Amino acid sequence: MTPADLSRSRLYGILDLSYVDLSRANRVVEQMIDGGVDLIQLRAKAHAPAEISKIAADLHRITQERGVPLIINDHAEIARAVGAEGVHVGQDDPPIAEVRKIVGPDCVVGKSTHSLDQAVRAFYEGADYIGFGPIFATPTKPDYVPVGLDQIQKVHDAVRIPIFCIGGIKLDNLSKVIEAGARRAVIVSGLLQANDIAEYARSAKKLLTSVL
Ligand code: TZP
Ligand code: MG
Repeated sequence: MTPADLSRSRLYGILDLSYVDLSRANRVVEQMIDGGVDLIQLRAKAHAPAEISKIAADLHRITQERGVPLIINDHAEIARAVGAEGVHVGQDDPPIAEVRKIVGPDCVVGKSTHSLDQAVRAFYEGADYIGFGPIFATPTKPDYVPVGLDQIQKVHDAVRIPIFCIGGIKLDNLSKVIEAGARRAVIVSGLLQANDIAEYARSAKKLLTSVL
């Protein structure tokens, strides 16, 4: 995957293993892909690296077959070992340049940002995309102060890489996020807790692709 391919991505789904039992992981990812999710991230904060490696390798077989990039949260070595298309790091992880040394030039590197200032820094640091949020308060990342809708246009004016708004985004507030200037979104619990994951993704994707 090249960073250019990211420009077509609108909906980013995260398989967060604090919401999904491992026994359902493959099926959930298939449903997300069926619904049109453009990127899948594996986020497993409570699992040991050896376990994440195995899960990532299994998931990568599915995502590769379906042509959807797999992004590994936190673990550059695992991303490299399984041949994942990307790695996603946070503010407390090593700098992008260090991460790139591990994953090589063809792997996308994304970064979480929680303010306009962090977003601009990540852009100049060389991130291929950023997550920006939480837009709203969210139990998935409980200790973070929401950035608020008013920052969305500002970050789009300042940063020239794909920006995925994240945090507390659900189908019922996605239109507000789009009206505030967003073109891309990450939905975690909304998707993972939906009765029909594929249908939920389809509806979110439709809203996101209805704007230029
Ligand atoms: N980074 C900022 S907010 C967030 C992350 C990982 C959690 C988003 O999860 P949800 O369930 O869509 O609010
Ligand atoms: Mg991290």
